[in-house]
Amino acid sequence: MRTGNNKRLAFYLEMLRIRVIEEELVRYYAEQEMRCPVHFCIGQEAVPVGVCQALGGADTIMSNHRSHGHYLARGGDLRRMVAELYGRETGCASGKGGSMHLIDRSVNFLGATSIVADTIPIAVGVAFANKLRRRKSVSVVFFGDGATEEGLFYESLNFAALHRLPVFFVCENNLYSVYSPLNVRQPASRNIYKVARSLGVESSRVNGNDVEAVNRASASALRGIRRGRGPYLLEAMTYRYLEHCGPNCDIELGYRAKEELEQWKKADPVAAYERKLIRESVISKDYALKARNRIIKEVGEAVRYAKSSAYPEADRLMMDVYAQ
Ligand SMILES: Cc1ncc(C[n+]2csc(CCOP(=O)(O)OP(=O)(O)O)c2C)c(N)n1
Ligand SMILES: [Mg+2]
Repeated sequence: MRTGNNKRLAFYLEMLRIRVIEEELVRYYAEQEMRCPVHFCIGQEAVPVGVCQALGGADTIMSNHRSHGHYLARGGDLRRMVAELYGRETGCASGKGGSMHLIDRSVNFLGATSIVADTIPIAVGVAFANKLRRRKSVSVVFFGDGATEEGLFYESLNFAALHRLPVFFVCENNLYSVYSPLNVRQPASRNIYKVARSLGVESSRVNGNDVEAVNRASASALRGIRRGRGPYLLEAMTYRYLEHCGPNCDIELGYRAKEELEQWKKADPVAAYERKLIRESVISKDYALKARNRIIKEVGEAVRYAKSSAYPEADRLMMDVYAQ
């Protein structure tokens, strides 16, 4: 089925927004006023956008250390995200969490953490609670290929399959865990989405650079989950452009080939989609330029808001650490 132009425009604007926000944050990072570690998702935007555009308002999201795309695609507040990166009390985690601990419950973004794989069982717990309380909500969790090497991944999928829980597992397979490529971590014959099937979880793999394909796959998975078919895992093939953590390109380290990066950039999810929409007269070059400038301005305002906010007081240190 062909995706309508309103939807395509929304996909484009959401991806562009995440891309430009991160490009701007890369620039601001050099000022050294943002002191938390930051894992940028430049190159991976089509996955959070394709998934989140298929969700309903009652569905919840959990994220991981590479959280900005998930938070923004879900509708998280930009000013509060930037203030969090600057460690200010107006931040979405009161300035105490930083980039890896974003949260915005007003849009059902239940949180991100720095511990690889640890939001997977939490999202399964959310789904278990939803089922027990007969709430019509799907629990979505984003994680990387590296997270599938943790015991928590297997235990969580097993429990979700056993109880037919309404969970949507989204694995962003960007081929690397820090500096280690998949081939030194997992047998070549293994496919993550097939591992899910062997644990009793329906699954598929999708081109994570193709926002429409991600959206179609997500919508179909969510339909099944809502009908009570149990959990689903979507493996989206994607690629990060910058270093694992930080604002720089790390190609000189030699753990991945320059040609590989160039190859992925040729199929850039945002630029390729922009070219396609211009070719098909959905948008013009001028429209794209104006949209980009609008976002740059929005980031500038968010940075000003962050910088003019206070740091949290020392007596707030132990607050919000445990649930009441
Ligand atoms: C339990 C645990 N082990 C190791 C780390 C260190 N670490 C942080 S991110 C990361 C890589 C995770 O790779 P992946 O899940 O593929 O996500 P990506 O960074 O590629 O998006 C590692 C090993 C950690 N934070 N938590
Ligand atoms: Mg990875």
